Amino acid sequence: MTNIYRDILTSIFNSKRLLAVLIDPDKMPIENVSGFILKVNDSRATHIFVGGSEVDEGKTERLIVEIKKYAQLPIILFPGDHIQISDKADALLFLSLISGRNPEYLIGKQVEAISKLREADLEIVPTGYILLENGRQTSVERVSKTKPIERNNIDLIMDTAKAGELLGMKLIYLEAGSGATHPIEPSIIERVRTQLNIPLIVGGGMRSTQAIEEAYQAGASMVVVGTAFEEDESFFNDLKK
Ligand code: 1GP
Repeated sequence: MTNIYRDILTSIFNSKRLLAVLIDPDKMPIENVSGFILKVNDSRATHIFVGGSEVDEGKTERLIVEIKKYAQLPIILFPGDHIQISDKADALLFLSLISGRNPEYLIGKQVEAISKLREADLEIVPTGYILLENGRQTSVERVSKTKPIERNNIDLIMDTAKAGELLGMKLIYLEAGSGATHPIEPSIIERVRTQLNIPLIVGGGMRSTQAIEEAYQAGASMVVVGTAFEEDESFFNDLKK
């Protein structure tokens, strides 16, 4: 059993900035994994997230097995669905979509996941997942059939994050959606940070070192980047160790 959550807390205590590279099994051909992970290993990335909105059964596990041949970083499942669960990963973000009001994504999918999790040697990290609007429909919104929270509804965003913490979640993930045209504003991150005693993950639309830096300065404990690396792996050059 790993201690990924404890290590995250220790890193934050030591003012370390955490960066997760998100790999979507639907977008990463197996033959590209070795080259991609070599770049991850040379970068400031601290974690690898694996998951997608809709992925065929078995695909996520095959990808993780390949990543593990080359990666030195912890691999954390960030699944859109319980069929993506694999104990080849080190940990699982056990997500509840607390910005939405669809019971399937608040508790239904989680119950469906238990028979798989019972046998798996996976560290499980309860995570409150908060989707913010992004000017267009994201795949999370489409698949979960939930409405994201408007960015100007700062009180609702803050209250939702706090409710997640008080329900016992160990992480809050503020999500703009994969490929978002603009990342979550630092002003929102700052306000949410004031509410929380647990780590805050921020992702969606991070395409520059400046955007990542601003998120950290506003209080993000971890930033997640996926699309920017998918579109142009030379972005790793800006994030070298
Ligand atoms: C999506 O937050 C992650 O769930 C990462 O988003 O793909 O836009 O980097 P991007």
